[in-house]
Amino acid sequence: MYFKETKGFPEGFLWGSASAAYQVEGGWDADGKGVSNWDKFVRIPGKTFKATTGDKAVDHYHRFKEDVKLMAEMGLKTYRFSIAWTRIYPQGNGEVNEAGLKFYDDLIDELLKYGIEPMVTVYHWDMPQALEDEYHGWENRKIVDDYVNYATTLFKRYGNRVKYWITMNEQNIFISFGWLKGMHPPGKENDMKMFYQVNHHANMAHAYTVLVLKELYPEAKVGASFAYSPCYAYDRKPENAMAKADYDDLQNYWWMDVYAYGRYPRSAWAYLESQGVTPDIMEGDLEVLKKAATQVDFMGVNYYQTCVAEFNDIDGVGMTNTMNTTGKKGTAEVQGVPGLYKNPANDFLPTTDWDWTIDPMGIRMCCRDITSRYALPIVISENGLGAFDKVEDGQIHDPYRIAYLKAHIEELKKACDDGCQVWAYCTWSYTDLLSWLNGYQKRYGFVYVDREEDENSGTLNRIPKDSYYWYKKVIETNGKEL
Ligand code: BGP
Repeated sequence: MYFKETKGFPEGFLWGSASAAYQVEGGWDADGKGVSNWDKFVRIPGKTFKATTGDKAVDHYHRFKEDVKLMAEMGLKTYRFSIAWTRIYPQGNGEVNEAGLKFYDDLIDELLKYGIEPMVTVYHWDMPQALEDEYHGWENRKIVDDYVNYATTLFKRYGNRVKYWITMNEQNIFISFGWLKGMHPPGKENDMKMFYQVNHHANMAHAYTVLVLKELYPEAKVGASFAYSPCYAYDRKPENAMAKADYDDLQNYWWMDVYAYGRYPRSAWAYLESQGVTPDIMEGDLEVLKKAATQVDFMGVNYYQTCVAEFNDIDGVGMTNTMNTTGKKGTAEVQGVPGLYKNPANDFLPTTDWDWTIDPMGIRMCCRDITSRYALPIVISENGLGAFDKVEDGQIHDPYRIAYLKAHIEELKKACDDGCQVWAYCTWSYTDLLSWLNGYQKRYGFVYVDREEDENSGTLNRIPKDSYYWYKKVIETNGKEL
């Protein structure tokens, strides 16, 4: 749609930035913390780029005050971070670790001291290894109770100070990488049946968590963060339009419909039935999903890229467990589901060095689609550019990152004009941090951290990049000056 004038971003808009515990904290065994699935997974040879780990990460655990001070100087309105389950319950359940609770008390208080709104992710992929060992974590329905118990502990402790909660980060990614591609823990491949079962357990964990939070704090705002890649049909050929519909049902609405409506999309369900891979659902589950959906306040969106759907013959390409983790452009492969769709590159759009499509208009697409389909407010919980950064004379000039963010914010502003209710925009990420599979060379932050892949490299000193000063201005002018 075209509007002669922009209304701009609403007053009180939450300009933010995000991180995740495993990617920034370090202190992997500090103060009683238990071992997580990622602590273990990164030690398997060949799993991460140059065997990088989050053992030390960027040492946010010990330097959070310095990091928050820089946020305050930038004028950040919200900081999205996740809590490490293993700091709170080292064994996943049972005895609570007071030192772990205290760490997040301190972080939250430090943020509030500067008027920065904490936005807390309950789960950003780091599952207690003890629960993996005891009953295979997400694979067992028992996880729902342990998850809800953990989340309830967080709500009781921090609910008086934290208003915005994200129940789960990118359920669609951690489950497909964990059970189909073997690239995240527990490293299983092509286990379609288990993939859908695990996903149902995660849905139940999300739903019960929402209900508990709203019971304790009715005024809290809650949602899940979905990794949303809007999809374009390859061309006007009807087969390709149908491939897009299949992709949307199986890859997008399969999750968002659950968060927003508490139901699985019907055509996707019919397809899974024909494949014999529908999840087992317990009596009452669908009612719980529905009830939770009525209490969800926003859709969290992690937006990085769009994709293309083209019809894929029954003998066509399948999923591969490879991806570009080196930053050597042009090494990604086309993947798909035989008989349904494949996702070729979009020649209209540029890509990053890691072959992620750059499509600013896609962020507006996300907002439009969510608004039309669910009429929910939107929190952009991640958006950003992974790039190689260089220090020159003690400074980091990252015009490419500024250009990327500027283009996305411009489109987001148009989404606001379109009538979408956007509450927040969090860039990924605040400081540089560990990229799960891509090591430390793929940088996303406003704040450079002096470290390389090697655990003993660098001073871990923080240096604000050019993009830091640019975003400061964006915040000051509520997005008027970009
Ligand atoms: C999202 C995750 C983040 C972050 C980001 C960038 O999927 O929620 O944790 O890592 O992607 O991805 P990557 O680090 O693979 O470049």
